[in-house]
Amino acid sequence: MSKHIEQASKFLSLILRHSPETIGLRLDNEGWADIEELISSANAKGRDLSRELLLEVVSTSDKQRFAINDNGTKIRANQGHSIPVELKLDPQVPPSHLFHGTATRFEASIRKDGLLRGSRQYVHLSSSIEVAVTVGTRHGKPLVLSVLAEQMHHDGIAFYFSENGVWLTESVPVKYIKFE
Ligand code: HQG
Repeated sequence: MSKHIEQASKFLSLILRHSPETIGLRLDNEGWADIEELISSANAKGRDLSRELLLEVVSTSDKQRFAINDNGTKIRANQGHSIPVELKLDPQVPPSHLFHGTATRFEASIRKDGLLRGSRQYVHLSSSIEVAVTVGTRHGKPLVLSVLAEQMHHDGIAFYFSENGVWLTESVPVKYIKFE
């Protein structure tokens, strides 16, 4: 991916997940931004962004981070928000095990408190160990935890599945985590 697209992707993640107000933009309840408004607000802050570049970011995103609505007027992040948005995801039955990638330095704290969502809306889990390793590596020496998702579901804890394949849940109590 070119540096230009990567920078634009990071900018869109920042605006659509965490701080639309930095360019004076408002998202609706479900996290959608009007594309024209997003572009003009970004340009007004001196940010180089065009519809063409935005569409290129969306189509080349390795993790399909963004979605565009049916008539091409709005964009939102598929997951990863720290601001409250209603993604309107229905609870789903998870696979028996899911994985969470973290860094070894967080282990003691996770053993004590379980997995907490921190500033984000949900704890992020994946069905693949490889993805969890990549996610953990962002934070340091990776540690992959196995989560007893089926058991959590059986105990009445809700799971959601984002449009781009990330499993989401509000927290994971220690008793459902396997450290190995
Ligand atoms: C850790 C990326 C101490 C948690 C990825 C993680 C993901 C605790 C960090 C998405 C803890 C939060 C999200 C506890 C959790 N004590 N540390 N009790 N509970 N943690 O970035 O899951 O590329 O907010 O293990 O692919 O790393 O941006 O979450 O290490 O899907 O699209 O606190 O971001 O996607 O870090 O990553 P983050 P995450 P994008």
